[in-house]
Amino acid sequence: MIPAVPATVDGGVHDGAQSANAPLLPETSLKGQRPPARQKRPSTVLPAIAWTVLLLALAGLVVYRQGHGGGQAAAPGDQVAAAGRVVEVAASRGVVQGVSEKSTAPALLGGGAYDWTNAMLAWQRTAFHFQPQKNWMNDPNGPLYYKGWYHLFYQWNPDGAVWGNITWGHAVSRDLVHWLHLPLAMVPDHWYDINGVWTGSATQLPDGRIMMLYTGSTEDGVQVQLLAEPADPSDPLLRRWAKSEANPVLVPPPGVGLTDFRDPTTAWLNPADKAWRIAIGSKNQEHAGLALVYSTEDFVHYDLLPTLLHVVQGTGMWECVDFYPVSAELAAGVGLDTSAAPGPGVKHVLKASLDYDRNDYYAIGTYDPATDRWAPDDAAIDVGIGLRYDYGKFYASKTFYDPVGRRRVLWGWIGESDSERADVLKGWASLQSIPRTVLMDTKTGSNLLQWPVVEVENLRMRGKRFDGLDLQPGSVVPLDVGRATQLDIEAVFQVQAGAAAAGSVAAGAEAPYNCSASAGAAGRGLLGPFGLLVVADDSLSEQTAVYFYLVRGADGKLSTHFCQDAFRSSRANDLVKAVYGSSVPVLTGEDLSVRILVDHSIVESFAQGGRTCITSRVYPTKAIYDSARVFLFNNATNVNVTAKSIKIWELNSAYIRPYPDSS
Ligand code: DQQ
Repeated sequence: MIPAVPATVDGGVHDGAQSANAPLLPETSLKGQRPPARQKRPSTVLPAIAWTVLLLALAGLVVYRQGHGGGQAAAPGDQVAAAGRVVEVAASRGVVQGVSEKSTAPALLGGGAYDWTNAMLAWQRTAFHFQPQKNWMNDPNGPLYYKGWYHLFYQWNPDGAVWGNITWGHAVSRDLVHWLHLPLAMVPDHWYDINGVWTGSATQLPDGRIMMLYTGSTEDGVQVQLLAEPADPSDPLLRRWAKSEANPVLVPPPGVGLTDFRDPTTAWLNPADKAWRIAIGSKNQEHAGLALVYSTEDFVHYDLLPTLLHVVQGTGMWECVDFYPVSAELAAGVGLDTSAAPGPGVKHVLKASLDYDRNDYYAIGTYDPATDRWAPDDAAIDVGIGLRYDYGKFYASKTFYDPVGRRRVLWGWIGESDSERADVLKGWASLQSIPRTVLMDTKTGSNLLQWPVVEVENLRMRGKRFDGLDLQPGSVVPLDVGRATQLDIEAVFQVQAGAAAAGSVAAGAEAPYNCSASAGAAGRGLLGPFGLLVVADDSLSEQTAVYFYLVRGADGKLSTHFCQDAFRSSRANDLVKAVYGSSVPVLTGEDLSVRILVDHSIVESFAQGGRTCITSRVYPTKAIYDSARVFLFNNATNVNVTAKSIKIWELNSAYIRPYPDSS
């Protein structure tokens, strides 16, 4: 076994100068929360070690991955025996009912059903990401802040761990981290939503009333828009909802497909005529994705506007459209209310969830209230063909404006990348992302910044810090961090001075790099990959790599790619394992930095302050419980990398339980 590098600072991590006497961070202690788990102290004190085995280990693991093909995954409807139980594999009904397939298609899975044990499946459940107690969940719906509580509603199946019978689950929180489950907010109980209470958004009016607009799938499978309001607005928990007598308030207009009309946005006030606007996603017959705009004054009667908010050829059905302003003022640092008027220093973000590839794409542009049209700043990176919120598993997201924190907060549905069979075995499927604050990146002027809400830092327990570790080409360095299944990691890397400068790499230009088409962390280039291996076991037979990869183009300029490689994340093969990622802007004088949240089966990463984000689901069989480790690695052939500062905190579990009187 490789001796692990002990922390430079053990027990406290702070942003000031390193000190052997650094004070311990205050441990989170919320009433009713279980006490923080104790973190092991390092058992050995050894100098930093650079270990030159990465190439062999990674190459061996590539062979391992390729050699584990084999049988067929179970198909929906099959009965399968697993871990001593017979499991009926129910079929996800998405496509049949007019939305995209929701679970991992059997054809995408690598091989025969793995013999998952209960201990392995139990380990996959997360500790500080939002999950219902059981069953299937998908899109976040109608997030809002009301009378002291954050509310999260979500698509939920009361009957099982696959998509179907969609109702609205509901939970409340004081801080976006600890949650209390409430009774269902809305169920399919009218002809107009009997096939599902689908995705919707909340609008809080200036007088405090809440208008909840959502899509219903009717008894005939037609998508209509519906209105509900709190039945008792004096209840801060908003436990009861009244569906409008006027429902459905909108049906598909002429020329729009009966199943291509869904997911109303939060409304915004048009400053020109002081009426509300909402957008609804659709597509046209030429497969262009688009957002229709309606005007309303009372949320019951609507006028379809003659122009589209926006349309992009070739992008197909737009689900879960989101539309909101961001401040483009330098150093603004705050979010904007959805109705903030367009003008100097205000940009508008348009986001669509693309049904055909199930990714969330956004673009930054300008909204013209006179025409109710939006145009991207750069047509080459328009909605659906340019930037994504997240280059991994992240879909059907929605933002809301938090008036207390003066911030815009983003939630995304994080699906599974295991099989439906495994979801049925474990009894649940899907998470919500860590809630992320969203700001315009005023340094680049061309992308958003996403960052875990600051309250997540209250979960940090004792931290460790490692400074100035030298990573030679081909090295792997284990870090002694104790238990490594619930972590918050902040890492800063420097490519050794001179190595990245023009002309200093003898071999010169390389071919363009693409994370998803690459060999992942095993593929060696002159200047990458280097980064961290998380949820890894001691022998590296399982590992998820989070890394940077620099490439010098033919023009002599460096580009930086940020990737996450799950190829070797598990010995099981009935999983989708992919390398995700994209390029990330790095401005002159900036170090390379990444924040990584590890929470059992999810690895959620934010590079360069959140310019590029990646979420992976990983299902290790060995690197679980006390066997999970963290390593640094440098698999570049031509550059020394310094891990300038690595801070790692073990994160406490969030308190996510039923509300005391909600049985
Ligand atoms: N999920 C909902 C739809 C939405 C889709 C149905 C996106 O309203 O278009 O569960 O995942």
